[in-house]
Amino acid sequence: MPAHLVIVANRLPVDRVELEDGTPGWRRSPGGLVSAVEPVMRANDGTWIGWPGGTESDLAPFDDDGMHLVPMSMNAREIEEFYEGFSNATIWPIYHDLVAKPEFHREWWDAYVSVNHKFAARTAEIAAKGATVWVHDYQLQLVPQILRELRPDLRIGFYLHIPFPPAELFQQLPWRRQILEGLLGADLVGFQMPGAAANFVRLVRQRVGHKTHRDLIYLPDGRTVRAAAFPISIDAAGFEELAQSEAVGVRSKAIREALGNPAKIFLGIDRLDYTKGIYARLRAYSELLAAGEIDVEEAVFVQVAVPSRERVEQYKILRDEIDRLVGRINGDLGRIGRPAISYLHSSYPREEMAALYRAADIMVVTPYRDGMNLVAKEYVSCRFENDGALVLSEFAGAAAELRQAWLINPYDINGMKSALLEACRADPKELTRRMKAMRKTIIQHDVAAWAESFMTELSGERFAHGKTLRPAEQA
Ligand code: GDG
Repeated sequence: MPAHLVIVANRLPVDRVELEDGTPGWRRSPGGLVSAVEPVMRANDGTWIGWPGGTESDLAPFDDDGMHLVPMSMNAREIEEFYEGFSNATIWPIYHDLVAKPEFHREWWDAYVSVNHKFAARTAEIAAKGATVWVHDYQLQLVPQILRELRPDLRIGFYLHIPFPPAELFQQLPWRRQILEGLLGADLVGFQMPGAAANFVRLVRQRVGHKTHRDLIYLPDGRTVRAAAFPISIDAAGFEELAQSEAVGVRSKAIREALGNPAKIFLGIDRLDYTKGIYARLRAYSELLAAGEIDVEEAVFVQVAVPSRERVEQYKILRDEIDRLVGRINGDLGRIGRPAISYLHSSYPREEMAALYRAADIMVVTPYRDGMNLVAKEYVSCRFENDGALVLSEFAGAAAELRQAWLINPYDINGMKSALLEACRADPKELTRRMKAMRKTIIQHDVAAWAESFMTELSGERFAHGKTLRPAEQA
């Protein structure tokens, strides 16, 4: 059946896995994008196009748990060059302030172009006449333009989940102009933060030569493209309900007990990614232990590092670095039955995440750069008793909304140490004041509000701008 709402993302919301009996099956995949977009899909009976992981080809469309899913296949070379290469070793570091050094390879770019063509072609096949297509994230920045050429009848939205860099960094990309033009195929280009949208508009003006006015871009073909911020959020009510459930309450107590009922539990939950600032945070914490500011008999730091992009070189290096650091800290500062850091390299079901959020007194979120950071918001939504402290990096998009967190600069280890101590020693009244305010924000701006505002803007009337424009100059 032709689809009236199509979500196009690199990943499907399910992974191809081997079930216990050895047969192939499906399992819900973790990650920010999936958590955020799935409720929108369900509410609109949408179809989701994406890669299920692995190299299996010819997978037929299917329904899973009430969702229409269309799997895209990728061969080993595409995974290496398009996904691990251009997406995660070129774009990802450039878009995250060069926290790691990006690599440029012309064959990776060729793979990026060809995979974007494949996704666009499949979307063009299944979208109904006049359908709305919502393309997601940095792996598919060329899809809007390719799709517009194939299907001018479609309404096309694009949303970038990660930051969009300032011109000074973006300019390094040898294919900067093609990427800007790719995105301009959309009617609406959404970003997490207003600064990112402004970066994009400025680059389009400078590099592609189109006329712009505030958040609008006027194209020579008469179309107007809008670039604006739509800060993403979470299913706040859903998380709170889960956190309040008896099972999660019981599990949360069991976690505290298993940790030896310490007075304070610090918690970090991140994909194991160099943008997340895991190393710096653990170092800051260990210095507090070493200085006797925090006692290992009374506190523990639980760090969950969810395996991610394990075949990308930078991620392998990071894993080794964190392994070594945790080993050293525990060796130097732990006691029998009292590790300084309880380190878990694994992913967990949502219920376990909620139990961890409930068990934690201080949530520590310290990315060097992060589009939003849903973990911070999930923690807040799980603290239904208005307690618990959030230590949050200024460089996470979430910091713009969660102003009552202890905001830190992750490059400033001493500043981070002070904030960790303050959060740890804050009196209950102070915690309640801060948490109440943050909870109000998250409840008002939940994922349903996010999706609704993007979709409303995307479905709004479009008029040709009627301006006479010179053709864009080659920049
Ligand atoms: C990108 C941007 C932006 C994690 N581990 C498990 C698990 N998760 C879920 C969390 C949360 C999500 O994954 C992680 O989202 P974040 O926002 O924290 O980070 P990224 O994965 O880097 O997401 C980010 C986001 O996209 C959305 O636009 O906020 O800035 O980088 O929802 O709960 N879920 C389960 N088990 C795990 O082990 N079930």
